[in-house]
Amino acid sequence: MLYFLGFPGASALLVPPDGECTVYVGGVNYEQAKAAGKGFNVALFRGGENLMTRIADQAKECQIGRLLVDALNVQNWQALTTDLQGGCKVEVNCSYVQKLRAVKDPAEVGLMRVAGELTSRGMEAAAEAVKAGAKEYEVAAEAEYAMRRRGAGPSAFETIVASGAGSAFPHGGCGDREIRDGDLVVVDIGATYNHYCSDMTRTFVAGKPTAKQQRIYDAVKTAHQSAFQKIRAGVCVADVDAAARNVLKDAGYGEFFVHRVGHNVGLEVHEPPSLNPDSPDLLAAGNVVTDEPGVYISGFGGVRIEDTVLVQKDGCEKLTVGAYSLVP
Ligand SMILES: [Mn+2]
Repeated sequence: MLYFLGFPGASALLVPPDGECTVYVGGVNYEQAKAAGKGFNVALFRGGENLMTRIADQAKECQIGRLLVDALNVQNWQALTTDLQGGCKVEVNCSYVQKLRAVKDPAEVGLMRVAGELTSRGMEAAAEAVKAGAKEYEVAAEAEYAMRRRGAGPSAFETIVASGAGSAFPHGGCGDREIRDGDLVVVDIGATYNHYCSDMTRTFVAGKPTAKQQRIYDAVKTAHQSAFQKIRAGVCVADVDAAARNVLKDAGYGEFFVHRVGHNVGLEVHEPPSLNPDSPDLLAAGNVVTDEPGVYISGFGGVRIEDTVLVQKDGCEKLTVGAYSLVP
């Protein structure tokens, strides 16, 4: 709804082959939908009224023979197919809209560029806050404050500040643990701007890194850069993953890279297609993807480096920018 209409809160959108689109909204969002002035017909549905019945009636009126549905829960699917009484074939398939969303237009890229800049500022604040004696949540608060006071919306996902052994969990969360001297600290943050997301990770050591920490960090950084150099329109996502994975395998850390190299980003922080090792998908100009290899050693700690990257015809461009340094 947000993608097509530019505002949240619409309950359904019916797009007939010809003629006017109808957006269905409840009373609470009715005036906002009309004010959006997008040239569609705004239909109010009242509490107690069945939205699926309204859509079925409209579909019959427009003589729609085949209704393609992006997303519908089971209860609504049952109601809709019952109301249509077999007069119209219902197909649930989210991939059509996903394909549209995966390629960003220049206006979307503009918003994602701002989200990336805000996230980069947040990471600078996080780097300053990482020190022995600080709590994980204090680092998160500094990062989020730095983003929001510059105009960011709510975080794209729950901020991760995972320290010590907790940094070995890729989704290590953020708690009240006090960072200790010599701890690895994984900071994974994302600003939103006009609902568009960004995603960035840096890993720091509070204090002086050990030789082992530095070795792992250097391998992850090389893997990150190696994947970055692969990213361009027409390249298979599996080859981007392999570029990072091979570096970590050669360094002896292959078994500790426990996730895909990245994912698409947009109105949601994780959007398809995924940058999986076994995916046949090709990158296209206008995709915005993450490049985020990591090494996670249970009981020891983890290192991840991530940037959000815009795919272009002849290469790519980072939308999040920041130093690569283990020492904050
Ligand atoms: Mn990510």
